[in-house]
Amino acid sequence: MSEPTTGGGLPVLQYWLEQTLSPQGLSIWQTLNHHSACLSCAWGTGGQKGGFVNEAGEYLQRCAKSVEAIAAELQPAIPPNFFSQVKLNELQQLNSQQCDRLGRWSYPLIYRAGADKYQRISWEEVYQIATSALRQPPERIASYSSGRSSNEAAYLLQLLFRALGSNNLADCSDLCHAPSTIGLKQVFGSGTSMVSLEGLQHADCVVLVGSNAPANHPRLMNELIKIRDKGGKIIIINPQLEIGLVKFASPAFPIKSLLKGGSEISTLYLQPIPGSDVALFVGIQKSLIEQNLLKTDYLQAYTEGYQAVLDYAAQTSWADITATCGLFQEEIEEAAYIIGTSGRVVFAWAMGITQQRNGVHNVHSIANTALITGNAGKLGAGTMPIRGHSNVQGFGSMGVTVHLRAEIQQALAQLLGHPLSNTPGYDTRALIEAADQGKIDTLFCLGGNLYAANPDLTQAQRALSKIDTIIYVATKPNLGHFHGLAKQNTLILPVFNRFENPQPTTTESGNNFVRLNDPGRSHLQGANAELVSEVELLTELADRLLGETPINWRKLQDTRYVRKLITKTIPGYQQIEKMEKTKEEFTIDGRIFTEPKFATPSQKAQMFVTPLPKLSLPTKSDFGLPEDVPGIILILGTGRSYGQHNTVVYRPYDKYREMPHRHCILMNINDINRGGFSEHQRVTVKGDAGILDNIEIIAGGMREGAAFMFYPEANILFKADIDPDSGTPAYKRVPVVVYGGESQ
Ligand SMILES: Nc1nc2c(c(=O)[nH]1)N[C@H]1C(S)=C(S)[C@@H](COP(=O)(O)OP(=O)(O)OC[C@H]3O[C@@H](n4cnc5c(=O)[nH]c(N)nc54)[C@H](O)[C@@H]3O)O[C@H]1N2
Ligand SMILES: Nc1nc2c(c(=O)[nH]1)N[C@H]1C(S)=C(S)[C@@H](COP(=O)(O)OP(=O)(O)OC[C@H]3O[C@@H](n4cnc5c(=O)[nH]c(N)nc54)[C@H](O)[C@@H]3O)O[C@H]1N2
Ligand code: SF4
Ligand SMILES: [Mo]
Repeated sequence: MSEPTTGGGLPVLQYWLEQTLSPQGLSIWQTLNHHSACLSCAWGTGGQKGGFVNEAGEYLQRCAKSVEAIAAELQPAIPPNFFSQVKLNELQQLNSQQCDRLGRWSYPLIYRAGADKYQRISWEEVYQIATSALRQPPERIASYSSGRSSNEAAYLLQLLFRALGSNNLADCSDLCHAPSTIGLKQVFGSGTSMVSLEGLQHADCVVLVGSNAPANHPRLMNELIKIRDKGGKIIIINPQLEIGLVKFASPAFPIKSLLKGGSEISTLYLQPIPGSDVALFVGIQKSLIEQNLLKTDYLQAYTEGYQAVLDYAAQTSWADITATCGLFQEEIEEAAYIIGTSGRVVFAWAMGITQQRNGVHNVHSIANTALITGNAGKLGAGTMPIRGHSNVQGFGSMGVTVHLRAEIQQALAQLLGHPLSNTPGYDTRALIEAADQGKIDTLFCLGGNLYAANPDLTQAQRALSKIDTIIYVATKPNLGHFHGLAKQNTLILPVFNRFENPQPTTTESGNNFVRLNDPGRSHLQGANAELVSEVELLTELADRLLGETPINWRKLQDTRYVRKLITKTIPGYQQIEKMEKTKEEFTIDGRIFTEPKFATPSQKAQMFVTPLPKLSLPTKSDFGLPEDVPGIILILGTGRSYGQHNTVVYRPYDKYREMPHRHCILMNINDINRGGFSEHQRVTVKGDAGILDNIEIIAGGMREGAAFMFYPEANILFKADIDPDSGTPAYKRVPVVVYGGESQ
């Protein structure tokens, strides 16, 4: 491979061409043009104005990730006789990509403990098993969900569970942006981005923290390019030098891509020690004070608690700050100067900030910096968590959360005619722990891959195996379906995806914009296929479990009536009821702040002191190795390759990081030398939960002391080290020892 100098560019176009000119090409084009939101990320491209249009009505906004997701959904069905021939232990040999390539689920299956194969069953048997499994005591049933399903399905899922008396609504956001939701809610009274896409376009500075947007939110890059083009500044904060954050070639700017090889992105690129962002932001605050760049009038008028935050920054020594984050004082001062002298600054972040042991503190420290510079509550400025799954935010809005807002709680109680249970629900990590302790009888998974998304795959597998019945509702096979097996019955139920649903549905983007998805048709519909819509499945189950009163679940099979209930019970969603008629997509009320009046009781932003993290490194003996074993301790960040969507691998390599396959560790060249290794050597990587052998060393743009590996494979290595304030695991700060030869 020749070394890439730009993100995006030719490889992306090649992928587009390969896919759209393939035999599947016509279906891909038709689907791209279908009026529905992109399946892949929460940037929210697509919808009523056509598949290529973003929320500001601009064209040419569909990226290769979207094509990748569609192509996977357009695969043929797994043949009807497949599971009578292939044994479970053979399926367990498949890797993530091979699982996905089996094709689409199109008929219900069951794996009964002790059998050697999955078996096809009828929907009637499914409903019998599922209803009796869900009739267990409410604290012993649980759901897990992933943010690809519609608002309507999400709403029904939580309504069903609340009606059954359970608050156990774990969701993938617990592993993802929970610290953003919790932290922002404390500061501003609202847990989502306060910046709309239009707002972002007015910024003259973006601070992008812990995000690999070129791979995971590619169309955000167009906005960064436009901001640079008008003279704005982009500060990147990331321990890893992501090539696409330095320079990016976007198909939306073809001339620049061709003539100049792409557009410059970063004005300033800071590579802190993983997990140390609070120290960097406290340093920025300290420097803002020292450079006299505070907005004191703003702080006095619109915030509470600011003096303690300023005092903490002033008192914390530069020595502590620089030792914790590993950056020079001058670099931090430069960042502070850019932020303090820009007119409108957007602070955007993703998993580098949230997947930390102090994720909520990280979010608070970013919000504090925004407030100190008066950059919250005006057009072109504010805090912007970049959400993951295409409808993960909608799931939260619909009440699929263990932190239900009081207003929704009351509205649902009224709808159900009784108060909701006051037993606190399990979030995702609490669910795994509860299952491991034998406290869960039944688990209903609306999408996702609970097994492979969690840290410590050994524990995840063990925990799931203590649950009597697991019901997986899915479009395509994944590792969890073959490794995350229940004690008695594991069911797999095939459903339509977003562009196939027989009825209109809606989704919510990370920028709080609600999209209407037109009905569609599946290429799988026909002779042997038995797919259902998620809405049909949930309402059928609810009807069988709960009868017709006080809710007529059968009527809710028509999604129009679900939207009526959403209008009644979900704040800010009033307009959804009329959407099907008007086709008008809308921004949710009460989320975008263009005035510094926030959704807290006092309307002022609440500021919280963010203590510097105490980051320590284990020793080799902590991993059970003699101290004189050649090798080194590194902090591993785990994340996505360019060619994967979460636990689903589409292509094994990552061209931009020059990682040719999944079993690589990306390291700084000085660490490679310090450990006595050479590039491409195979080594062993050991964490506190497991070992991976035969891992190839790749030299790359990591800061010294930090390394990077792909998930889900790396999830075997480490135990869950969770942020006590949000329950989110520190996937981005995993101490490991890297050493040569065979595992010891
Ligand atoms: N193509 C594609 N798109 C996706 C997804 C996908 O898998 N594939 N997943 C979707 C989902 S659910 C999500 S949540 C998002 C994820 O989107 P991202 O959050 O962009 O993805 P990650 O790969 O987790 O990497 C985040 C970045 O954090 C950096 N980082 C690691 N540690 C630190 C740290 O301590 N501090 C800072 N400042 N940075 C750090 C890493 O180097 C990396 O560049 O993408 C969504 N979109
Ligand atoms: N080490 C490490 N672990 C991580 C992370 C990390 O950065 N590092 N990131 C975490 C993050 S941010 C997240 S969000 C989680 C992701 O965790 P999950 O959301 O649980 O996992 P996915 O891989 O996105 O789930 C993919 C599956 O969803 C199903 N699916 C797709 N579309 C639909 C649909 O329309 N309906 C239904 N019912 N099913 C559908 C398909 O069967 C597919 O195989 O992983 C987390 N785990
Ligand atoms: S940026 Fe995200 S929403 Fe937009 S087309 Fe790409 S994957 Fe889809
Ligand atoms: Mo995520």
